[in-house]
Amino acid sequence: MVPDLRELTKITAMSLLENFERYPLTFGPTPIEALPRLSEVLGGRVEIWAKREDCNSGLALGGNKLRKLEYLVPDILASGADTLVTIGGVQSNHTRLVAATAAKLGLKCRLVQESWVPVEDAVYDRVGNILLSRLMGADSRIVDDGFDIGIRSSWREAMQEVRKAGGVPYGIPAGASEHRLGGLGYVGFAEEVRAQEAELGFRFDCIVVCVVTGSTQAGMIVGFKPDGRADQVIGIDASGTFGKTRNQVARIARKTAKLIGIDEKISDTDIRINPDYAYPAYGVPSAETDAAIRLAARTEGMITDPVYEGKSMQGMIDLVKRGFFLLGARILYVHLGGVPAINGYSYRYRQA
Ligand code: 1AC
Repeated sequence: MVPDLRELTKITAMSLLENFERYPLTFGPTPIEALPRLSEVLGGRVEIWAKREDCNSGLALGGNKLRKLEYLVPDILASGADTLVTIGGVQSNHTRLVAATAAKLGLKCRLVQESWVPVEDAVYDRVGNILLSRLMGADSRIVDDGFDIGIRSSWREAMQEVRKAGGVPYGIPAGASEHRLGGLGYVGFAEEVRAQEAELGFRFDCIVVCVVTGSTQAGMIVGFKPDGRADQVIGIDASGTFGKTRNQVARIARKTAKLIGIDEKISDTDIRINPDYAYPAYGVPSAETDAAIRLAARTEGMITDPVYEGKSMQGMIDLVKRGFFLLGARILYVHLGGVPAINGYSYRYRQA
């Protein structure tokens, strides 16, 4: 279908976020690049492109969390807090980027690192994300609790400890997802893609993104709602707790839509999440995840990780092979920047 570019330009000119303050942590719009060799190897029936959120900032290797944190920082600064308190797994990208944001703002940072992944690698708690967080001065403490995307008592306790020590905490839940402002960053992403589509002269037919705590996909759903494309965002679940993730995406999308004043209701059909690629568990790649990571690396030099982008890459590849996308479809694969965790899997990938 030929897009109506005047329509695209009109929507592009209005921002749903103009009433929200944003503190820049990123370089600006992230690049969109074609992945012709990957497309070809998969049969050449579709065009695969990538939106490189992993290249978005000079802060601690960048990644999707910074887009969200940009909308939290004004609230953090207004709150008078001196310590950011957040939570994730041992190899959480989110905790790394909260540590980076704290360093940039001159604040302290307390990280609760839950044991979300059954660890195989001897260096898992010393490399990658957690190494970088420690270098940036975060007080990172590992706890035994297993995987759960919800609000956790360990996180509340960490805030209490900061208070007891005379500090003023500012709490950010896992992935910033359950934060009131956590969905805004990816509404902005949708606006950015629309502007880039107007420059490219075509619209993407489908956007593929990894989903775990939910605010990235939720923000996209809200951002693409005004031009009727919310259901073109295909989440690939990597949580392994599909029901919880889907409910969380729905809740965040609806709250975010209300916050920014979108009249249209986010319907159940706007929320599309595929649960088929999260096996065997959160943070544990399957043989198919490994194959997808290697294929993207060997065709495009694009590195994905075993927790997030490896699973969404696996999902996209499988869906292409199964003919899920129409002939000639243009697919935008969103690289969220989960790569640092791959260092925690060095034993698994010790051979080519
Ligand atoms: C789970 C939020 C999540 C992270 O990196 O901690 N993506």
